[in-house]
Amino acid sequence: MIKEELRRQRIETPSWAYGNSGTRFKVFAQKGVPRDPYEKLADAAQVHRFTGVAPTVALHIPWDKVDDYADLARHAAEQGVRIGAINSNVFQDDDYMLGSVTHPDPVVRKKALAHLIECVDIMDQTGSDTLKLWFSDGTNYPGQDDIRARQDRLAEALAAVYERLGDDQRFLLEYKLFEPAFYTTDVPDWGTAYAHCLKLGPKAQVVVDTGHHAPGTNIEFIVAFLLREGKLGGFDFNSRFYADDDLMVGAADPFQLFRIMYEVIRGGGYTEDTAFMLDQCHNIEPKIPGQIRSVMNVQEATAKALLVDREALAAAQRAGDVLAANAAFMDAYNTDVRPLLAELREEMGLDPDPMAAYARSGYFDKIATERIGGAQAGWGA
Ligand code: PSV
Ligand code: MN
Repeated sequence: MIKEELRRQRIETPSWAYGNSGTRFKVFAQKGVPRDPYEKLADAAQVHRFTGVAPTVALHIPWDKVDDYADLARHAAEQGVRIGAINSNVFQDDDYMLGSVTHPDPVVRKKALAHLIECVDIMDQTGSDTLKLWFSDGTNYPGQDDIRARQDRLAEALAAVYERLGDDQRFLLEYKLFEPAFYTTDVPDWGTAYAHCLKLGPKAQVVVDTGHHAPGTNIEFIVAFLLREGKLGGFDFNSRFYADDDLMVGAADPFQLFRIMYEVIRGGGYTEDTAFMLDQCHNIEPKIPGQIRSVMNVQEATAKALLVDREALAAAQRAGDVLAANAAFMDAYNTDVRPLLAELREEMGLDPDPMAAYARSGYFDKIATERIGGAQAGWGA
């Protein structure tokens, strides 16, 4: 039953979505923004409180560095959420100008690897089972460094991290076409990520950040392929019009999100083994409602994907009836699933309209008046 499937959906929100963010031109400060990881978790708990499907929060280290991670995990539990994926960060230190794990200097490589291992230590302390690895590594100019040697260095670092993982832990390797490197990127696409993960074993999987592809890339094909190979670890959901825009998922292309969710369901990926994470920044819109809206967008795309009449679709496909097959897809996509989701929320004891319920809750006024003084958390802190 569709409602049952939707009830068990889980979407992870990122701690950094609650902090100030912007572009390289300007970071706009907003009122009530968290000043530390504890306050970020409190905000994330609001998203779960009003949607009922966002019980975990991804951390980014060192942005969410604290003295006592077990205490942070306790605080999360008190708020009604848990700590999700640990995101490593080997891109914001002066030493990483020419790369991190693929840097030509072994001293820098060692430092980067030590950070990745530290992230696994944090997983142990917080009970997190997922490490997310994204490397900004690459080059800007032809000849700058040896492309092949950088792959060797990458493989060596990944193997060392893999070795350190516990039995119930895994890492997700994230690819991205370009930025900040503009000539070569060391993990530019799903094929590169897949090849490295395949070599290492089942605890290494690929994560698809929906903003990390060349325009026109068929992301649902990648999803179908990786699921078939047991290598799709999860998603960093967001939407993009141009490059890695990190806008709200489902805002730019809700139809694409529907097609992705259809392949997830079709490929058996609609389980707790796939991490459905948001990786977004709310530069100009309020952050907590931005996350609530994003969670709702994923829910709507999922509901529509669940509505696809798979039998009718398969029959049309077998018969080579192109138009009937396409109609089976479009009928589902064109269904208004908002009443169904409102009904589900009521059954879950939630307000049918999470955006309005949050607005009425008074939480924003509370944080706007209470969180005075101290430095607001922002991208990079
Ligand atoms: C890189 O662009 C990325 O998608 C990675 O997931 C980083 O950890 C994240 O953005 C930082 O916002
Ligand atoms: Mn990402």
